[in-house]
Amino acid sequence: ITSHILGYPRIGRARELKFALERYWASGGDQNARLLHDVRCELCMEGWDVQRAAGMDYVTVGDFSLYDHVLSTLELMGCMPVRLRQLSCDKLASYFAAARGGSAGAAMDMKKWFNTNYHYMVPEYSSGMEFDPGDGRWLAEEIDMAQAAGHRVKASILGPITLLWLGKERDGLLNRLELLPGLVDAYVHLLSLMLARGVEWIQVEEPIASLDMPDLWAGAMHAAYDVLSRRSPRLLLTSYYSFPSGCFDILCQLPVSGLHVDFTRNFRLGALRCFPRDMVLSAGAVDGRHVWSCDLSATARILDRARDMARLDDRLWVSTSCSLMHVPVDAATEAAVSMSVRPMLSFAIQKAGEVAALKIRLTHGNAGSAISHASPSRSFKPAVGFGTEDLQLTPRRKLGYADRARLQRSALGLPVLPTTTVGSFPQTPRLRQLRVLLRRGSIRLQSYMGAIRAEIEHIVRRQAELGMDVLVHGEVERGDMVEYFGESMDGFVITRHGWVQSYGSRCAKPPIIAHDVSFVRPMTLYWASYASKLTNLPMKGMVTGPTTIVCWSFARRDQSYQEVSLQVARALRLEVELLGSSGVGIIQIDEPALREGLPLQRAMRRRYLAWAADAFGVACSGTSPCVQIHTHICYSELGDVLQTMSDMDADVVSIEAARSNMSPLALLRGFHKGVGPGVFDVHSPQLPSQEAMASRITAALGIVPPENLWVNPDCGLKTRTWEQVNAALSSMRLAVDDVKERLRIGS
Ligand code: THG
Ligand code: ZN
Repeated sequence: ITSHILGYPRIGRARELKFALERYWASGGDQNARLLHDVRCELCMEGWDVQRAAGMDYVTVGDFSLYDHVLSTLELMGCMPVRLRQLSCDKLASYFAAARGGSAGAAMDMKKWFNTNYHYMVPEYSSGMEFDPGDGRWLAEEIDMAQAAGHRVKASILGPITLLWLGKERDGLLNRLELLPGLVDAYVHLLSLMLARGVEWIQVEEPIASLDMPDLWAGAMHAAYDVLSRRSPRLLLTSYYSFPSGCFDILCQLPVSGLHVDFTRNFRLGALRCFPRDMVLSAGAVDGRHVWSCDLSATARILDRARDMARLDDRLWVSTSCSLMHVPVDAATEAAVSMSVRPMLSFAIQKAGEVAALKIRLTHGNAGSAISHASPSRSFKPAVGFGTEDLQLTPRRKLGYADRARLQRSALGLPVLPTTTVGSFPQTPRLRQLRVLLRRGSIRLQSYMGAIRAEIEHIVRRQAELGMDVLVHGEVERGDMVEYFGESMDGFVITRHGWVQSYGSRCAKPPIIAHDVSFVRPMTLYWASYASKLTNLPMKGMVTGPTTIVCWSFARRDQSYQEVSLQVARALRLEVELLGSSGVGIIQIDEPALREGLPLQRAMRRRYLAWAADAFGVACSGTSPCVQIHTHICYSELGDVLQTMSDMDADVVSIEAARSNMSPLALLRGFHKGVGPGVFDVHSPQLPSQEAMASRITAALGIVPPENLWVNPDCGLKTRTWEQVNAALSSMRLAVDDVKERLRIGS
């Protein structure tokens, strides 16, 4: 039996990478570049030392990246976007220019990585594109470094099929699969470099295998691996995030030396019956997507059965289900977490230990069970008596959309084409500093609240001056839209150091759902009603939706997704009711994670979407029909969730549209509720022009009747500067007035 993990968190236990990156970006210079290089080496070395100390038979090399592993793979294969190739020979500067934009052009697109809260940079393929791995670049350097430190190396690379799949065609290229032969040649070259270095195994990652892979791509997989396996170290074809049930047979026929599959999601033991007699099976048994310690006895039993069923003997490997980049580094540093939960927590370091413990159990049978873990599920409280028994009876709003719309029109008295924002305003360094001071006890709660109130006053005044029709309070009291609600409800555990990379240097600290979730005190009421008293204009209250809270937290595993999201929805329902009855006439329940939470395999999607719509329905079911419910959805390939958006029973939906040049508009033809397709992309460094926005509004009016159309940005403004916000919103106001005048609406 061989033990390994698929990858290690790269941000660092104290977010060392984040701080080194931000220092380098802020002032550049040789010295900061050297510092960044040193941090990179230290983080790699530390990860390998942890793996070795835990008893892994191989250390994983190649999973580190300074910004994003997809971008790093493009750099490795010499296929950075053509439009961004600079004359500059500063490799580091070109790499970050692609990630973040610069004088050479706008940044590459970001998209959510499968069903996770991590973003990858979207590859851009153009016709005639060539690939060249050179001398193996950073990967060769890292392998040399690991070998010099005496480690036994398994190299990890993203495979060619997934690399192509994740990208988009540009500059007239029609079908990126055309590029496959050239790309495969480059991989062949890279693999021969690894062979020359004495690397025994390559973990080639093809997570595309966890999707319902189209036949064309399955065929491409075959063609590619026929070539790749010829002259290379042994290949461990690796899929994760879900057992690849749709194409397990296809994977089994590939000419590779081993398969890694996820044992923790949609796993079918029976599928192993026909596993080839000459392949290694790496079992992704320790869950890399949650933070709970592994039930070693139960897991060892499953692994034993897998070993018997596929007659694996020592062809069985033990591993984590996926890379550990989705969990924090070390649970041992969470001294403030209560002792009823802490022993059950398992972050990256603990998970490596669990892989090692499983290997011992499988090698020595019962003798290994001396290291025993209590089964964590026993110490969870049952949900009975908590209002979860009648989960099926999900309440809904009292009136239908048309009747509500009529009531709301007279209650709110809004102009046509009302303007609003998606909720957040700039999170200035000063605000972040205030929260740090408060947490350290360096300032008192009263002065913190005073500072936040002053900021809200400023934000409310600014919006009125900018001519917004529906105001928000700006969410300046929230560090993070999910963690904040986790802190304010019962049932969540908040960590001190549990950071997980979101993209580049940006991180989130997902709260942990450890118990039944319930409402304990108002969460947003104070700030929303404070803001609404500052103005006569309508104020929109802001609440994070149940699906997003669950998707962006570490969930329990002894409860279904449905139960947890309904518990959260019930708590939110009270908050929404309180807001409504205190005079906040519009409430936005954000669901940005709706699309990404969609199960990877189509067969399971309908159920997930029904649950999401139910939970949303519960959250807004308690309030008066006169209160207008909004929602916001981003990152959406809208087609997948359009019906659900309608089922959710919100009165107004704002969606990301400007980023893809209003392409979601066509889908809205059959959508008969209020809708606000974003008129500018908040993530773009270029300021949007009034003309561009006016033409987007005009285009929207070709599809959405004026009485249903709202005007707003693509997303929240928290990552923008005030300078950008002032300029963009005043142009947005002018664009609306211009359109109204030209089309003679609303006067
Ligand atoms: N919260 C959570 N997940 C998210 C988002 C979020 N996933 C998707 C999207 N939004 C990701 N975007 C960001 C944008 C900014 C930051 C993180 C994710 C960010 N984080 C601070 C940092 O890394 O310095 C830390 C946050 C804090 O100060 O509390 O800026 O909004 N859960
Ligand atoms: Zn958004």
